[in-house]
Amino acid sequence: MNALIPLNQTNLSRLPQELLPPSYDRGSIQSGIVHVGVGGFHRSHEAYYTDALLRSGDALQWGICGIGLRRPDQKIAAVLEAQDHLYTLIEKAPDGRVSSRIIGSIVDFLLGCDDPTAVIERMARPETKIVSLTITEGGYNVDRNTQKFDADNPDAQHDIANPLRPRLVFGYLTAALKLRRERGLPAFTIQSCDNIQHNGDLTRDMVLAFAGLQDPGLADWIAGEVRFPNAMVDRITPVTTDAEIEYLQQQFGLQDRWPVTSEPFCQWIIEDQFSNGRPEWEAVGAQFVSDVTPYEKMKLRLLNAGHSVLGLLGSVYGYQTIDECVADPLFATFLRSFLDHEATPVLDAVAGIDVEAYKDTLIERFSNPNIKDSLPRICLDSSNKVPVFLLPTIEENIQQGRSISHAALVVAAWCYYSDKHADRHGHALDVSDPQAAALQAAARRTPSDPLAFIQLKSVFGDLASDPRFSQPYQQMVQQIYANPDVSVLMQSIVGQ
Ligand code: CS2
Repeated sequence: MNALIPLNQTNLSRLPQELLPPSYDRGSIQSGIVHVGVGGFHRSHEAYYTDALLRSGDALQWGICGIGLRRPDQKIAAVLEAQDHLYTLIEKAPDGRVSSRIIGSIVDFLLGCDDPTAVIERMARPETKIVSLTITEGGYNVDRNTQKFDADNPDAQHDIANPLRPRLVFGYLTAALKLRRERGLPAFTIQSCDNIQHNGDLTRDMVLAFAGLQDPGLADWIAGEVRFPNAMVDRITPVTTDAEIEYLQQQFGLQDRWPVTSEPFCQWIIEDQFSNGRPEWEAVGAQFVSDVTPYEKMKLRLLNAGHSVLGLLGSVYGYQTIDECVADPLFATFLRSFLDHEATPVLDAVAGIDVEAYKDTLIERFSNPNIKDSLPRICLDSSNKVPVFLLPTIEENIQQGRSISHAALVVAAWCYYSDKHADRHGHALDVSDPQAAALQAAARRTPSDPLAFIQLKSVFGDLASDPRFSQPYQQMVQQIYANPDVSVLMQSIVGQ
């Protein structure tokens, strides 16, 4: 093989045109967007849309400065810096077509753990118009019992006492907004890109709660000046593996240490309320609407919940990836039955969207054999995902007297998964969850104390006290412990 070409700004002109190296002048870009949480999803979604906009011309004020807050982000910082923040997006279609492009919209990266002042100052710069976030469902510091800001979190306490050396994103946002107010600069927009219903409203509640603890006058200013648009974000983005790095080496002789893969499908529906201007993302496929509620609910309750359904049942069954699950007719039938009988009835009508067609497309997307979306990625952080994706559907169905059996089985499978950290054959599973120890301790008391798992209030709230859920759940969890082949119960639920 010829020597590989390392990906960086100087080498862009040596790359094949097929890789669509950025056509715009990266040296002239200003970072109008500061983004916290540069992982796979940000790179396949917001950074992708922004790159497309930069290519369309006249948007050089809308580059992105990435931010990492924690020590593990040092690795990301090193790779991005070595590559002048460039990376390859590899889109893989279900029919095997692959198209790759170099994304150039991220132009800088700063690490809060190394230099918090630099991050705060960057957010406070006049050119910063938007601070966007992908900090995961768990990053919002919500106390699940009260649904309020968890002020007892030691990191929150630390940030209240040390406003200039924060740990949580809320500390950074507040410190930067304080500077902007002192300097007479307009506030930036805070734009959540996480999978949470009303993600903007939740961000607003958390930022205002934190700021109120630190400086009530500042909290009032933020409440008046900062906009927090809600948004629905969507693009399936599996974890990058060595296979993608090798693919680029072999196909193009390109050395990219951190490419990202995604499906071709991409959607971003955003409420059009910004404090200080915004990019014309609608020119490159995003949609601006006045109310995003029905779209976000549809996506969270169908796609994300569908992922959790397959992820938890599939892991216990012994599958590795989402496409492997849906290739099994029983899993595909169970998924569709869950979507039709439990998820769809709780949705509100969405003007212009055909929910049946949305579900068909969803199953096609899940079946994409070229997106090896691993079940450990799906099940990662389930204690933060299930309460957002699935439990509200159970609660609404109980209230309406509708079926909850599919969801109850998923929760029962999650109990077994959390207890054993192994599939039904005893093969170890890669479990990663901030509440793994608490989940395991609760699950371990099953089956002799069959409701112990769902009595974990930090995850399930009061669900265990409702017999309309606890009774079917109890039967299922006992059956799974007697025979962890979840397909038996899946079959009985879908009536095969
Ligand atoms: C997934 C999401 O994390 C999960 O459990 O459901 O990452 C999903 O792939 C994205 O929301 C797709 O837009």
